[in-house]
Amino acid sequence: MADRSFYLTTPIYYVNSVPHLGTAYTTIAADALARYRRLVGDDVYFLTGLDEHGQKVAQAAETNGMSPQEWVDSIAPKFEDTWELLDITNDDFIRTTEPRHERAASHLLEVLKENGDLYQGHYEGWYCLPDETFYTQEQLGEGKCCPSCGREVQFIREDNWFFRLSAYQDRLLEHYAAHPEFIQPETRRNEVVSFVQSGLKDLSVSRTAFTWGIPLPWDPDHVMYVWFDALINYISAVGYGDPAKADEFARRWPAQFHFVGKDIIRFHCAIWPAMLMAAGLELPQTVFAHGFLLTKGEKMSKSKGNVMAPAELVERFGVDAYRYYFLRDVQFGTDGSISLESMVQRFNGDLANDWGNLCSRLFSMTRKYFDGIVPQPVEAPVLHEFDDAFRGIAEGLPAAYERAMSRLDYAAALESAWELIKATNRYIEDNAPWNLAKAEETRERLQTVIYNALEAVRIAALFTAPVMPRTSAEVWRRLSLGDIHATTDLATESAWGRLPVGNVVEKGEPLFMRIVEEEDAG
Ligand code: ME8
Repeated sequence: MADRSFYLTTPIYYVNSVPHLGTAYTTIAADALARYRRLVGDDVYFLTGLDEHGQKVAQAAETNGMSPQEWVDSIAPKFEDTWELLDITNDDFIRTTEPRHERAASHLLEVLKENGDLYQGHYEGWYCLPDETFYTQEQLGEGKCCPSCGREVQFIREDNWFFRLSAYQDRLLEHYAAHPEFIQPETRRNEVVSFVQSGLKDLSVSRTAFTWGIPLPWDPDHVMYVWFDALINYISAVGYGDPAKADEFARRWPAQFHFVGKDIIRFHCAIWPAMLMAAGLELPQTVFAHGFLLTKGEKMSKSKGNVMAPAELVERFGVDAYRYYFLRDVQFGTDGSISLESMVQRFNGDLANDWGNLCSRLFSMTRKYFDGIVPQPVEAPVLHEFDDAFRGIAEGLPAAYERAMSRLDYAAALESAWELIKATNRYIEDNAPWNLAKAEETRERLQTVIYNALEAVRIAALFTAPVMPRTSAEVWRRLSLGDIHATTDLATESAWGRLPVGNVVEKGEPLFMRIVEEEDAG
């Protein structure tokens, strides 16, 4: 099983500022997929990291009175700390100032030059510094504002090296047509296809106006354009250009998923695949572009000053609830509004009521009726009508969950786990263990009902683990099961009836304490 490599990446974030809910969103989504793929037994490699070069970062350093290197070194730990706080299980953390990356980036550029894909020229045009993006006059239209972020662009004139992006237009279009899964969701694919159909211009891939970047190996007055540099991280992290790592590279590349926000699809779906084609490398399987998190209808962004720090929300709701909220309440792939009010609602409804209460009442009944020991189920010759339907839901969960996760539809995946959680609550209501406990004749039925409900909780914890790792680990601990995160065979583990009779069940504290005081919408 572990032969199957599953390589997934997030964007590498700019270090002009600290991590915020937007960057955390992409990272949490990727983490939930990484955790799920580990559960099913894949050999996962999950990469995130930092984009540390370029004019914007150099400016941030200057504003803060530091050298660029000092600046990036001061910000990098803030990202690492945030990912630790959010229980992100990345296998690697790449920084573009690392020698392994600089070597790989220089190597790729040499290859492109040798293949005749680079040439010297003169660039005159517009540049959006916050997005580090070139724009033509036609793309800007009348105004002088960036079509993507709305901020003012600047006119630049530079002698640069160019990449023959235009030469790849037809091959890109062929690839999109032959591999509809390459760009997801479909709306984004359509957007990229029409962008590429409208004509690609060659891309300036070096800058001379500043020095904070990777020098071109054959022309050190130029530093590599920051996007060119940054995209290469996806291969430099897995050993591209390093003869000692040829096996690792062959095993990991191409990646299964690049997670990105919709703001950066042209780079990932047009420029990056063209670079790979030019270097004779395979293309990643899928670039998935999610939408923006909006607060009060506006994109949350550093420059708009409406960003919230992940730590504030974690302190208030806990890590699992934080991860749950963003993946459950915002449909992955489309824009979604977030607010404290809806977060409190999800917390109280789904987590405290449905999931937390189920565990509390069930574990306490197990203590009360069976001294906290998992009872032996005693099945009548024919399965009880309630049990049949109930088990059917548990047995249908793995396939429903997999269908949703293969589309990165986290909301639907969680919904399928919640179907089981809700069904278990109903099963308890319908069977009323408190009545069964009153008479000796119904003792066997009581054993069966409690066993079945505990078994459903064991399974529900498995399927909520990718999004809520702490809670699931705690539920398994209370059921005296092993470390849930060591599971690598979900198909076997999720089969009905694996909860050992005789296990000790601990009641424990409520998993989620209801939030009583509701606050204004964020
Ligand atoms: O673009 N909603 O870095 P960046 C959802 N360094 N996601 C958001 C968001 C929001 N409001 N704001 C940011 C860069 N994001 C480059 C990437 S990759 C080779 C180089 C997320 O720090 C989303 O994933 O500006 C978006 O694409 C990314 O952060 C941009 O991060």
